[in-house]
Amino acid sequence: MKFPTKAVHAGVEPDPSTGAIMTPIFQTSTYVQAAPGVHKGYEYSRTHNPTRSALQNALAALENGKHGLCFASGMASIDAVVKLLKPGDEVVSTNDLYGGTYRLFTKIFEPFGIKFNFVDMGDPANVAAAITPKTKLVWVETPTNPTLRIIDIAAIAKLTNGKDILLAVDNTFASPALQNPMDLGADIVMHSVTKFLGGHSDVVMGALVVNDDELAERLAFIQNSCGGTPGPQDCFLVLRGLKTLHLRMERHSSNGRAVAEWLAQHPKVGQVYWPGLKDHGNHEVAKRQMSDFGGMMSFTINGDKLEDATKFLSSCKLFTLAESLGGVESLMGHPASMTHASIPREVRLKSGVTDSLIRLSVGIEDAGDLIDDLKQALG
Ligand code: P1T
Repeated sequence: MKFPTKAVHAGVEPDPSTGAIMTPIFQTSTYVQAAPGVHKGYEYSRTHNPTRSALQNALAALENGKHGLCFASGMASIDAVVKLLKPGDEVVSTNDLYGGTYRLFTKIFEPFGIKFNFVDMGDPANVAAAITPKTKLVWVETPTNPTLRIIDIAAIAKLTNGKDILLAVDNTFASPALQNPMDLGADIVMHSVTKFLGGHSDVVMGALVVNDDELAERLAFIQNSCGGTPGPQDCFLVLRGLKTLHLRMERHSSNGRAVAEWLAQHPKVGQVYWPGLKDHGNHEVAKRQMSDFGGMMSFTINGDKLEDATKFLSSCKLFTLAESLGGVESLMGHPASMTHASIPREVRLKSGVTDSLIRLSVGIEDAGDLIDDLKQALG
């Protein structure tokens, strides 16, 4: 089945009791048992909920995986992955990644005795050099947040597959419409569902997709034991969002191209980071592993002054200054003071998160209107 058909149908069956075409919001915490242990597969909603099950199945299908697991946020899903490890284990992670992930790794899990090694994964040789006998997880985010670096998933999978090392890929920026890490050798795909999957800036949620039955069982045990699960209403909203994912990603990508190409020729703009541009450092890898390049991009203003970035951000009228991304409306952010403020300045500067770096989440509005807004603000 092709992706658009899966986006509309995967995971969703008409409700057996009523024929409702949309999976109902099963707003219930518990389920009646005829006798102790005699039930219809549902006992308690932290463990299982039919609306969540439909969404988990849909997400697994969209990522070409077997098992989906939903969490109360993207962070809760990453937290569950790291809980597969034990003290003394090591993780190799990309050095350019969402600030909240960096914070979770260094501030929460490092004190528990897990060691994180952050490397530039633009060159897979750096990953090979960082792997030790204690490495149990390689954490990849591609495209990276916020500088849109591209990491060659298949090349990294060659280093981990067949060994006792899990390869996890945060696929939030691409969404399964543009990239399927499982097909390239990843063991775990992670999403901040809050972004393109939800698509309408009205839900916070995370998800994992895996193929291996035993790994799925271990993650489901963590999901149930730690309890960071989403409610059924949020699951319903995401099920609804998924049905237009392919259409939204097409428009995010075409608007992304129009905006990135326009920014790249503007005299006041320094660097533009969008993987679809031919001069992007890993454009060839992006072309190989993504079907299109999406609507996420970052750029700097010539001179790299914080006050220029601040002035630009307060001059836009259509692009809204806000955390988050991936909704139908265009958003912009200042990573150094917002999403990546938890990363020390010297660390973030090394990965290109400079003072004037501005991140755009290009929405699905008219591309000409979006460019007009950027034009007046840069002016
Ligand atoms: O916000 P939450 O749903 O918990 O997801 C965390 C997360 C994980 N991975 C990536 C790549 C992300 O971008 C995020 C969340 N990011 C933002 C809120 C942001 O504005 O970048």
